[in-house]
Amino acid sequence: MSDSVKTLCPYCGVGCGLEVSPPAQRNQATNRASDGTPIWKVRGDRAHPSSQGMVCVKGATVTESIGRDRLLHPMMRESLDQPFRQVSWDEAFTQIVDRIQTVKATYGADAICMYGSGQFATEDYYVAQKLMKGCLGTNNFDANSRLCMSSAVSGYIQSFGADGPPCCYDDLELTDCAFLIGTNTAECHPIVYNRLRKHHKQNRHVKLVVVDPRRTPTAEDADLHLAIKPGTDIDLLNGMAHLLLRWGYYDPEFIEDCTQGFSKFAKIIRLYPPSVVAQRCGISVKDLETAAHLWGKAKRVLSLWSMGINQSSEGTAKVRTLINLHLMTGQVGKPGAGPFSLTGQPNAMGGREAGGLSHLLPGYRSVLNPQHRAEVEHVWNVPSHQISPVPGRTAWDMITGLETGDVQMLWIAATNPAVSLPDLERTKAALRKSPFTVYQEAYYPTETAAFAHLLLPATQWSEKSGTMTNSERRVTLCPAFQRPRGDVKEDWAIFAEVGRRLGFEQQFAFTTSAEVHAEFVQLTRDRPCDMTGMSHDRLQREGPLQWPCPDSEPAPLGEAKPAAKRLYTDVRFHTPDGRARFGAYHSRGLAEPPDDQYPYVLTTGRLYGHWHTQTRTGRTDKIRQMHPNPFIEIHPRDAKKLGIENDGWVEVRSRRGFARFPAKVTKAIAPGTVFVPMHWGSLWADQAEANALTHPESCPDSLQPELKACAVQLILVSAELDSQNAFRRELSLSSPPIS
Ligand SMILES: Nc1nc2c(c(=O)[nH]1)N[C@H]1C(S)=C(S)[C@@H](COP(=O)(O)OP(=O)(O)OC[C@H]3O[C@@H](n4cnc5c(=O)[nH]c(N)nc54)[C@H](O)[C@@H]3O)O[C@H]1N2
Ligand SMILES: Nc1nc2c(c(=O)[nH]1)N[C@H]1C(S)=C(S)[C@@H](COP(=O)(O)OP(=O)(O)OC[C@H]3O[C@@H](n4cnc5c(=O)[nH]c(N)nc54)[C@H](O)[C@@H]3O)O[C@H]1N2
Ligand code: SF4
Ligand SMILES: [Mo]
Repeated sequence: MSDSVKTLCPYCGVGCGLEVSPPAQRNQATNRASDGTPIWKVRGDRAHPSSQGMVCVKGATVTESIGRDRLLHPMMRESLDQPFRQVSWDEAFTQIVDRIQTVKATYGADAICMYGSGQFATEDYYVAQKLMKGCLGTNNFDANSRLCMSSAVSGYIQSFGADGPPCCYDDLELTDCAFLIGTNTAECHPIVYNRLRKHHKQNRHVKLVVVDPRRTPTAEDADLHLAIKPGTDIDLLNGMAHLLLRWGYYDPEFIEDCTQGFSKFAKIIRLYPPSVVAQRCGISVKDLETAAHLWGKAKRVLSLWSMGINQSSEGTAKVRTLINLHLMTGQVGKPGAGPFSLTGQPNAMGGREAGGLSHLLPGYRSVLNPQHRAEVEHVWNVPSHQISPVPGRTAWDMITGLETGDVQMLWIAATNPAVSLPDLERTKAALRKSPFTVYQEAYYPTETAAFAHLLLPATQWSEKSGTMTNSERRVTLCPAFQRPRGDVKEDWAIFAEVGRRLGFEQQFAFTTSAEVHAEFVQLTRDRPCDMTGMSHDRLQREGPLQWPCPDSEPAPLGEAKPAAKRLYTDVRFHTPDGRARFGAYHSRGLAEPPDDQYPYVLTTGRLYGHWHTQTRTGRTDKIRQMHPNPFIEIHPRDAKKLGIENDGWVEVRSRRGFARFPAKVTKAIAPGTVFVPMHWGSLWADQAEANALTHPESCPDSLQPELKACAVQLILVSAELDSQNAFRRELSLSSPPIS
């Protein structure tokens, strides 16, 4: 028997298949983590249809960090200024259950919140929904997906009647025109990008358009790079629609038969002549026309987008304005075409399927819909009207709820909000006020641990079994292949134990994650994301499967069911009349535009090697060497004006806070805009937090904050300050003693 195991990369939403194996006996002495456990070898799984054997540096190095700085036991303290002491799981559960009961009796269930993550397995997500929404009767479950995918979710729902990206990765090799907007695919979805770049290189007729204020590695490869001013996407897209209409590049039959709302949209786009649009976006009329020509002439247009669109105070409007172009040109529901949202985290999709935002319920249902609530209550076997009809608190509303005292207990799991939420000074002050914070993590230390009263050690990828869904709706089983360390427990099992101790023995009688999965898929029956044909067993036997995958069409024995590659191939959408909806929007501009006092726009984002707040990649030598320090990108013209030289220190101030970075003077960024990576929290560098500067203003529909733009001023830092503020290059990761 081969000892290699097939699984999924636990980093990004591309969802590459991995094959892992223990190090050969003779290498075991050298290939060990700091806790002495062997480091498993990783290679790409050639049989995985999404990635075909490819992996990027993050996937290739993922096993290195698994054994470093782990949180191994539950830890407790009465207040944040005290040291933690080790406690038993029994004591930890007693604390949580007592606290839930007291808070519920005194303040009501809505004073309890859980903040989870797209890095949960679907099973973790599902049991958390059942605990919060089903048993406690509050919809106060939100996830870091609020900062990530919620605009894509609301855009798809409003335009198509349901969430769910309609495309698949094979479309990357079938398109004539790839339109990449607000996505640095080369660094953030590298294997999707590899597939696309290969197709682009091998076929001269295939065009690549990139819309990004920065000249990213993705933009470097483009036939056309539109370096628009941050926040001007709606102007650009309406301007392109204007030209498509003027030049007759549209599909009247599709518009007539399959859509609604075109005339209102057509009225709006008349107000977007090229000269006005080019000026607003800061591009040339010629480039705008080229973009419209490339889209109009192509037989198959595939658009890809990510955070440059979603993380905006008009994120939903941006998503819908992009979908409008697909609708007017009939570019959806066919090979090589469609609006394809690239998901960020490995299981951002599974979170949506399991109802993991404060307005959702499992199976792409909504808390606002009485029938949806009744269906879920039935399967959960809880009294009718147990599920609240009121959407719960979003991530940011949890922070403001701590400020006002309306939130009395916060349970955080698999996310590091003391780095990743906006307006960090305010966020941290609110976390400091929290009467009781539970933090369920795999590592110690992380920045958020400093704000916790109770730390719960979680198993992570490789130590637990569960499913994850990637951007193309493909579900992969990630089996446990390493022995869990210390006293760690699976996230779902922790939630289930709390449920049982609260008196819901029958609802949480699960003994394996396969049982959780089996119950969850029942709630997807006849829903857009039907997965009733899937089980852990079948995924283990047949490998990854795409949804929809109903059990009504049993697969021929030994043969995988034809995958549900694309949605809407019959051009019937999930709206009541089956028609997709045009949305007609004018841009409202940035929530905090630059002004005389704060004249620059700061945008934030990612680097190829690092993952978010570095809990894993900061503990991976190769990646730390690749990106040792934070920096700020600034255009030579702005740098000259301010007397800033390459590597010279710059202080960046916004209305909320400040940070300091060495300057990277580069033409890759447009004048007037600066860029800072999001990866450096307070553990990894002094005063280099991107989110010390950002604001929490959000899209009114998706409630997703505008993490991609805020107004800042730049100040040259004197040499003296410089030496005081050098980064902790030799950061000691040996955990501060917790006794
Ligand atoms: N290496 C790496 N890969 C990752 C991650 C990681 O941490 N590291 N995280 C994963 C996650 S969770 C996510 S959500 C994805 C994010 O993937 P991406 O969205 O591709 O990454 P970002 O760097 O956040 O932002 C993308 C681009 O948006 C541009 N942008 C900023 N403002 C605007 C605007 O107004 N309009 C337009 N059109 N563009 C704008 C930025 O310049 C940036 O290049 O990556 C996933 N993959
Ligand atoms: N300025 C700015 N801020 C941003 C963004 C931006 O572009 N700019 N992007 C936003 C986006 S899109 C995202 S997705 C967020 C990401 O922000 P976070 O979610 O805060 O980032 P991560 O570092 O991925 O944190 C995940 C944590 O979960 C832990 N973990 C991993 N696996 C498990 C597990 O199985 N169980 C448990 N219990 N814990 C586990 C990891 O150790 C890690 O500490 O950041 C957001 N914040
Ligand atoms: S592209 Fe994403 S899923 Fe694939 S190996 Fe890299 S980080 Fe992992
Ligand atoms: Mo994300």
